[in-house]
Amino acid sequence: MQYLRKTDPVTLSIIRAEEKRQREELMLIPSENYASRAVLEASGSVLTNKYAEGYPRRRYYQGNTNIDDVELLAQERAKKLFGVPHANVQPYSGSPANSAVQFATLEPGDTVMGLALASGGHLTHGHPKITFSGKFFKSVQYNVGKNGWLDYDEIAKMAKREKPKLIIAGTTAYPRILDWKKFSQIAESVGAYLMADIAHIAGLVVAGAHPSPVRWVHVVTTTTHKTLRGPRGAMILVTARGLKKDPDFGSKIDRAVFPALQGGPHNHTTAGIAVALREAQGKLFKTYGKQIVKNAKALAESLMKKGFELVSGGTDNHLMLVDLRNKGVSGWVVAWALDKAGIILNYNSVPFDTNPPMFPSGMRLGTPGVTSRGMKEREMVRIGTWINEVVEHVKDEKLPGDKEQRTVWTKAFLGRVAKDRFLAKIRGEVRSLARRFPLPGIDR
Ligand code: DSN
Repeated sequence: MQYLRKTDPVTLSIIRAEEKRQREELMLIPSENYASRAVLEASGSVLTNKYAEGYPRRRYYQGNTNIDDVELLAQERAKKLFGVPHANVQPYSGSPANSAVQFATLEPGDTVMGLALASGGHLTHGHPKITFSGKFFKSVQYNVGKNGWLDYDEIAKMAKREKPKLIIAGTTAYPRILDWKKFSQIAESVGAYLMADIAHIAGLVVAGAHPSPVRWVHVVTTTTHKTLRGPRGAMILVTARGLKKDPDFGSKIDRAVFPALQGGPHNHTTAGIAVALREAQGKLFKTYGKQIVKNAKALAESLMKKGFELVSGGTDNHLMLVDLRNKGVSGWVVAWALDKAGIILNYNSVPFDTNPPMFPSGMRLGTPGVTSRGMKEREMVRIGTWINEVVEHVKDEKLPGDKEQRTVWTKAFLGRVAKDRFLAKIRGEVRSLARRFPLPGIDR
């Protein structure tokens, strides 16, 4: 970055500090990952300079020969990798992709049915009132059962009762395999469109570590930067089943992305997506995807042995959701203490949480990032031990229920953990381990 060093050392110093942070910390946020050097190069290219509203060979701007080539390349690679007849690689990210599918399949006031956020769904799956989908459509939400697993009989009953026009199957905090066939039977029984949001698990699907929804659903959305390990972006994949239901479905999706919801595509991101899709074709990527799950199981096992309660009793994918109520400590407290110890994860609601989303009862963690760095089961056991040590260390920190008291308390707590010597000691140990595993995209 020799030019940035000369022209804007301030911005460069922030980027360098972030590289150091990423290198020295253990990143366990299940929706994050490390893009390769090749993806970073393509994403940082001159393709960022170009406007390209429209689609390949049908643009509203001149000078798009190369942009057409890169978008067609990304489309072709997406179609081949996932086995679909139509791919749109323009959505800026997951939320616009999910909005586009709803725009293409629903009229204002129609019913959309998705997994509630509190049960591990996503805001764009119909979260009521405050979101696009919750405001413009009639949204009905299903939940996981008391045991933390999806209850397909309940989902079927809700579908029969509510007659949604679109059913969304997809999760951001669900540690189990999704049964696409069951979702498909439910959608067929009420004549609904079925959309799979595989943002979290796309890399696992490609690696064969999670079943693919392509045979069962009409349309698939995914971000490209999670387990798929590309740049920040998204794709919408229309399946053969989708085109059978509506031969014009591909065009409807394209028109929903542009001109309905977006302007010019981010062509540098499209190039990064093309590169990531090529990387995901290889044998190494399959090994990687399977190792993510092996690592998640090892980490889950290590935590459960130390008395942690996992929602649904374990994991079959890349993430786990830990219910901290039996430890008597807030997810917020634990996440911040771990942050100071160099272990980065989410504080997260657990199903049927009685605490507010800002101060929930659980934590969400996963293994895509640490697996990209080359860590295996052995390191997961070590990480489980550190997490336990930190939780034991802060377990008597009681977050006040009263809002005003809480504001004062949280500030004081953050001050305490910033100076805490035990957390600093763990941070040193974490750093030593992390430095043994190169940071993809940056370290050679
Ligand atoms: N923000 C993502 C996650 O963390 O799961 C979902 O879009």
